[in-house]
Parts: sequence; C-alpha cells; structure tokens
Amino acid sequence: MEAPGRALKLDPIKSIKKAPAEEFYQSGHRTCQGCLSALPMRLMAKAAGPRTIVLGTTGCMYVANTTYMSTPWVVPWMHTQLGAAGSAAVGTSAGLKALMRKGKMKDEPINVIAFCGDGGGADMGLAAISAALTDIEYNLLIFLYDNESYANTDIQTSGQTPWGAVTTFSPPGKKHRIMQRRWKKNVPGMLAAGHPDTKYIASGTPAIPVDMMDKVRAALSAGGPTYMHVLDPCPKGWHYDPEHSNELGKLAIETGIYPLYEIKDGLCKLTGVTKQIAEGKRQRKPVREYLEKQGRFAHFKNQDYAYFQKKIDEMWEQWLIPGVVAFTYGGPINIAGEEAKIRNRNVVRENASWVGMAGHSHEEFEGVSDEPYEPWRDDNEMDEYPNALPSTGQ
Ligand SMILES: Cc1ncc(C[n+]2csc(CCOP(=O)(O)OP(=O)(O)O)c2C)c(N)n1
Ligand code: SF4
Ligand SMILES: [Mg+2]
Repeated sequence: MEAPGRALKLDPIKSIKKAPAEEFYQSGHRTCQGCLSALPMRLMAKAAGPRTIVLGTTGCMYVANTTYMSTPWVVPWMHTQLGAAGSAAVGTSAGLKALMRKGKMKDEPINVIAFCGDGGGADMGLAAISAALTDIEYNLLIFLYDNESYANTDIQTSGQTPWGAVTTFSPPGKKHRIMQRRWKKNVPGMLAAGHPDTKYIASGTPAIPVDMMDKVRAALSAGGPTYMHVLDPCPKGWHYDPEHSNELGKLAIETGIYPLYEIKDGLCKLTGVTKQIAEGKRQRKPVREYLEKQGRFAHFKNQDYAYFQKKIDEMWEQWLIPGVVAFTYGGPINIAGEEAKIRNRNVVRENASWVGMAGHSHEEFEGVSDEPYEPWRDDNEMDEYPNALPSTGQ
C-alpha cells in the first residue's frame, strides 16, 4: 500500500521478534568492535527493506564500509561528498522521479536515505540538509548518525561533541582542564523549528532498536522530506570498553541528556523512557552515571559534573519542550485563537517540575559555588591526564 507522495507504506515493527529477518547491511565492514554507528546502518536498512537507495557522506560509515572489493551494503549505495547529504538526497529523489516520468524505469515508490555523520551533517552539511527539508515534492530521509566527533579522522571536536569532552582537538592541559567549551548544538530541534513543511523529525538510538526502526519506517512512510538524529556511542572516541556501548546509549536517555521524541504533523511526542520521565513515572538518573563511564570525561572534577547536571536540569525545567525547544513562551496566551495550544505547551512546562533531580542536588558537589562557572579562567590544574586517548592514525 502506498502513502500520498509516492512513499512506501511501512508498518511499525513494534517488537524485536517481529523485525524482518532479511539483512541489507551485512558482514564485511571494518568498523571498531562495539561500534554503534554501524548498528544503526543495519537497523535502518532492515527497517527500510529492499526497495531502498542509500547515500552516505565521507566518515567512518563510508571508509570502514567500503574497503577495496568489500562492502556490507546489499541495497544500492553511493558515496557522496562530506557536506552533501542534503543535496545528494534531493538529486537522487528528483532523478528517480524524472526517470519514472519519462518511462525509463518502473514507476514505483523507492526509499531514498542519505546518511551523514555529525561532522558531515550537523556542521559542514547543515545548509544542504536545511534546503532538502524544504523540498516538499521529494520523498527523502536524512539520517544523521551522531558519534559526537569527526571520528574517522581521529576524533576531532564537532558541533555535537559534548561540553568538556576530550578529543584530539580538545586535550586537557595543565593550564586549562576544559578545552571543549561549547554546548552541543540542538540539531533536530533547530531543524524542526525552522522547517515547518518537514514531514517527520525524530531522535533515536540503536541502543533502543525497535524504537529506532519504527521511527525510520514512520519517516519513510510520511511522504516528503524527513530527518532523523541518531545518537551512537563510539568506543574509540568516547574511550570505554566496547561491551558498554548499549548501556551508554540507554544511559544517555535515562539521564535525560538525550531525549527521545518524534514530530509529525506539527505535533511533538516524547517517546519511550523520555516520555516516562516527563510524565513523572520515572526519575532521571544523575548525569555523572553516564559521564564517568567514559574516558573522555576522566579529567572531570566535581564542579564539571555539577555544571553538566545544571545544564541538563535547565533543559528539563526551563525549555518549552525538553530536548526540543530551547526557550519558553512568555507572552499572552490568547493570541489568534491559539490559546488551547499555548496552554498545552505550558502544561508540558509545568510538568517539567515533576522531573527534578530527586535524591540529588547541586550543593552535594564539593566546591560548587553560585558564581558563574568559567572553566577556562579558573586555576584548575592537573598534573597529568590519566586516560590519554591513543592516536590510531586512521
Ligand atoms: C570537504 C572535506 N573535508 C574534510 C574531509 C576529511 N574527512 C573525511 S571523514 C571526516 C570526518 C567526518 O566526521 P563525521 O561526519 O562526524 O563522520 P564520522 O567519521 O564521525 O563517522 C573528515 C574531516 C573530507 N573528506 N572532505
Ligand atoms: S571510530 Fe567510532 S564510529 Fe568510527 S568505526 Fe570506530 S567505533 Fe565506529
Ligand atoms: Mg562523527
């Protein structure tokens, strides 16, 4: 059955036992052990099925997947330039449409998925993705796999690298402990706010595979331009034992750092554990549980954990929708018949007070004051970084 706009209609999978057995991204790749950027490729291809063309920008998911004469891709796959996921998706979708219109190929719905890393998508290719999301006549999914660094070129800082994390561009030193001083860009929220014609936007992680696959299916069935942001723990860049990849993906959600949601037809729904937190059915875990399992935060002192926690608490308590809209509404609520909608949004915000960090307060962190925290100006010294990342020269 086809959805409007010549999109395939793909039903939700709902349970892992009901996931299709066929694989369209198989063995034959050379990613690191425990790589959660490779797993979303497999899940995304499985969810999309055989009538799919995948395009991918330069990065780990290009280099490690296309070693000479070997590839895991079963569906047609094409490499595209590092910042070009958006333009490659539009070009491919437009090309298919033209060939079908001219009778040069069978007229049928075909999924077009363009993946990109956080460097290629959230930084370099943001303009092309933005343009693609306004092209309502084409069906396409931009799938951003976010391993929070330019991983393939040896873990450089990207716009998605978390505050304080060690990368090859942000090593802690004796004078300055915190070298990554920028807060992570809210890319799916930014794209949702600025592209009202986008049919579907969602966040996911391969650590919650059914949720991720069902969001891929919802995107491909939406009929129009769509976007998915997928958080992928990376053992090499985040510096942890590969066996903890799945656990870290889940902890990112349980601590509230990475909210899960989907936006369709102008309605945002928090999903999974994020929804449970927002409804007060579950408490957020302290961010420290997530951060201290990763070598890239091994230099953190108490005030660093406290600062990180404060930023996440702010997101949950002060944003209009946690993880999505980074501000709230301060005007009258009866403008242009929008009263009900605004009221609903304020309810979301009020509900946020249920989800404060029970059993945890900022004060419990030693040495934390109310003064603005400026880590690059303080005199935090460290003699030696205990967990220096090895350079692989990849
Ligand atoms: C225009 C351009 N600049 C720089 C490079 C070098 N380069 C290749 S892969 C890569 C990292 C890409 O990072 P990301 O998109 O996050 O993907 P990841 O490697 O993390 O999977 C870089 C900088 C390139 N190929 N093209
Ligand atoms: S560096 Fe990270 S993203 Fe790249 S292959 Fe290794 S684990 Fe995967
Ligand atoms: Mg990356």
